Amino acid sequence: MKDIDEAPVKDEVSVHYRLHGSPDSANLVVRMVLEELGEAYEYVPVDRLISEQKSETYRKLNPQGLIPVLEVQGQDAPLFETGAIIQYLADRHGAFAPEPASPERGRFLKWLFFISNTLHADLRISFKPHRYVADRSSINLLADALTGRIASGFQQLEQEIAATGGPYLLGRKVTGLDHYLAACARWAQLYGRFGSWPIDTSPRIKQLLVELEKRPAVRQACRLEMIEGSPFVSPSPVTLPGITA
Ligand SMILES: N[C@@H](CCC(=O)N[C@@H](CS)C(=O)NCC(=O)O)C(=O)O
Repeated sequence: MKDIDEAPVKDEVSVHYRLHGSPDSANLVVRMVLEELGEAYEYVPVDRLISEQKSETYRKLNPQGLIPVLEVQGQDAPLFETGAIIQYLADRHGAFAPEPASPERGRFLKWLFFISNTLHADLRISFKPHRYVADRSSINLLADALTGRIASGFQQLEQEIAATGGPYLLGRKVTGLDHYLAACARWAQLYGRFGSWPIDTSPRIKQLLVELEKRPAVRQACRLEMIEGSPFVSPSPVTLPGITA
């Protein structure tokens, strides 16, 4: 594969980005933001059926062997970690996050880190509990703890929307936080081994998801991820190889 800095620059439109992903994996979040920004990007499929993300070649991009990776022309290393990529894109393009000096910046950052290192991290464990504990009784204990933590995570976000007045997490303006939250809400309903997160317990999050589903860029990203129907409010799993489950 060519280095991204060797990518040809076509006419006025330069390809700055190369996104590595697999349908309905965390690249969904990055793709939604890239589509919102209207940025051109190349998509490189990673075959999860053969655990391509664990290959030596892929680990050169992300030593964790996790999806997604975003290669950015001009950056001295590939980007990984969904939250970091979202913030990078928002800052670089001055959109989908409050400006660094704005009064909402702190709220943006704290919820971005919360979604990334608490909600998304807990969901990841709930998708593959056998990676963390082996025996049945430990799995049951883990199930109880995670079900409570995930419900509490969504509840805290629900309360934040109530405090800001919504419809989005920070208030009236959509940010990358909403795309990240939407993907987590989708996966929590579909892929948890300990049951499905009940969306009806969080009417404000549900309304946020309804609003997000109306956005053309979000619909386009979902189409490209092979996600059909209502992606967040009433999701169904993708049926291609390599999905999250
Ligand atoms: N903290 C990472 C988590 C990424 C992650 O969990 N990726 C999943 C797909 S959604 C993955 O690569 N799973 C494959 C595996 O665990 O081998 C991030 O936010 O990017």
